[in-house]
Amino acid sequence: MDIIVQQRKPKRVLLTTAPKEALVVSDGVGGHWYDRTDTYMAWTCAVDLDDRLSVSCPPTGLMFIKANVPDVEILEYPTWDEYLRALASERWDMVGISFYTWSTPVAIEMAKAAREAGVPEIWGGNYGAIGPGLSRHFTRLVKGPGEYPVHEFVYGRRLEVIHHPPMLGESGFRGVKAPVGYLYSKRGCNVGCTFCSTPVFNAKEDPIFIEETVAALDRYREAGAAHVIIYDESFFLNNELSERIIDELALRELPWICLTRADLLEGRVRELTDRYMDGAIVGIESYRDKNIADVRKREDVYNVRKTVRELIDNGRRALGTFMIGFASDTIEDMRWDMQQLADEGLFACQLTLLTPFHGTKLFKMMEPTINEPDLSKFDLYNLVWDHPHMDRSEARELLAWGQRTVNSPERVAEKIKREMKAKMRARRDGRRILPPRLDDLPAGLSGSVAGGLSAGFPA
Ligand code: B12
Ligand code: SF4
Repeated sequence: MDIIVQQRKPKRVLLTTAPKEALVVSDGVGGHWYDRTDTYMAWTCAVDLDDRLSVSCPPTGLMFIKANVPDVEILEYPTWDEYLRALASERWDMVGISFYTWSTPVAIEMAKAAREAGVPEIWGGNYGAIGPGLSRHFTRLVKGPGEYPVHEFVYGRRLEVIHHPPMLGESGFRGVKAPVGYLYSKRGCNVGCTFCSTPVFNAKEDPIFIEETVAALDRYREAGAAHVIIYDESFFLNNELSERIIDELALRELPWICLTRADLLEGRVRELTDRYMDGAIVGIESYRDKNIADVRKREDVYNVRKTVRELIDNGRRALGTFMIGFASDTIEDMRWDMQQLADEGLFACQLTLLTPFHGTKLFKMMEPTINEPDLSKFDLYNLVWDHPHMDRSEARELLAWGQRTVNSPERVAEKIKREMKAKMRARRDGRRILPPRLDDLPAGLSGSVAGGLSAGFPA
């Protein structure tokens, strides 16, 4: 006898991000504009516009949800007007807003607009959802991956397997552009660095089936992606999974860049270079061991610098993140440290101000000193606490000076040209295009090798 399973009609859901008006900042670090959805724009906003790196990144969180709950509608980085029009366009069962701590005030405005439009369920998701005082604005706040609860809401049943969508962005530098692909082998991290929101937001490591990531890699290969950027919070935390991903990348001759901890990379750069690694973004965070110990990063400065050197010596792109404004940091000390950082020869570095995000251990420790009630300032580029050695404008100026000192456009131009040249030579010789090592490369560069070759860099 046939069993008839009655499928209920999927619920109508609109998911969106903060609006463009909030995402584009007119007076960023150094007084220049930047777009928060573009990594390098944000890393280098104090640098002249023509010399800035750019790597656009789509809202990967919402793309994940759409890939797993195909009946939801997503509105990526809309203007405020587009959002209002979408709200009025039909009777939604739920509107979900994806926001960070900095975008909490605008997300609250969006939630109000949804309520006024008569939407019965208003959900909040992404890192902002762990913030304070939100329950009166949202009917539900989702911590961690959103595809499970949204699937349950839309179809009334559990999501069994996570699908990984292809997610493309574009990198650019001085007019040279190339597609980049985004990849996650897992989400979540529980290493427990006290400044990081991830162990609070998503402590459970959630691996994605390899077959799913492989389909996205095929798409990146077809699109001619210059790089695949692996944005796991810490790639190599699950070594077996990382190894399989790297094999699949190498099989497709796709150069890749990952976000990881230095200690997980140490001693492996040469071997990984032969498997198409183009570079890595590592958390350097500070040149002072006391600072690193204070935030329980469980690394030491000597070893982190050794790994950075290992990347550079193998001709890889060494990218870093570096925090200034720990309690004992003075302006003078930080100028000294950032000069050292500049001499290191990194491809690029994200400099940020130590920020106690809500829910983190750091927040609890620093709570009595936090003096910024406006959540929009919790974006890593504003001093939000009473620092003993610098005020808000001094911290911001220091950051701008650091961005210009550490992120040299000439170094980036040189590196990109060298990489292009090596790829051209490999292509001409009909060889498999292995990522070049610096010691393989000729001096002297041709300026017109842009067409379709690599300018890709990570976000
Ligand atoms: C990659 C990354 C970026 C990328 C892009 C992220 C993206 N795709 O939108 C770039 C480089 C552009 C970026 C920019 C910024 N980032 Co960032 N970024 C990260 C990083 C490294 C990983 C995040 C990620 O890709 N996760 C995986 C994706 C697939 O999942 P997801 O976005 O979290 O979405 C899932 C859930 O959150 C949930 N979800 C998301 N939205 C919604 C909505 C609803 C309704 C529901 C139900 C669920 C839901 O479901 C999704 C699918 O599972 C984290 C650090 C870390 N270690 O985690 C920092 C991090 C998230 N970034 C941070 C910050 C501060 C920023 C910037 C403000 C920096 C700046 N000054 O410019 C900007 C803000 C960008 C923005 N759009 O507002 C902070 C956020 C802290 C906080 N509490 O707010 C983090 C945690 C780093 C840190 N130092 O602590 N970032
Ligand atoms: S900083 Fe990196 S390693 Fe530390 S808890 Fe956050 S994601 Fe994990």
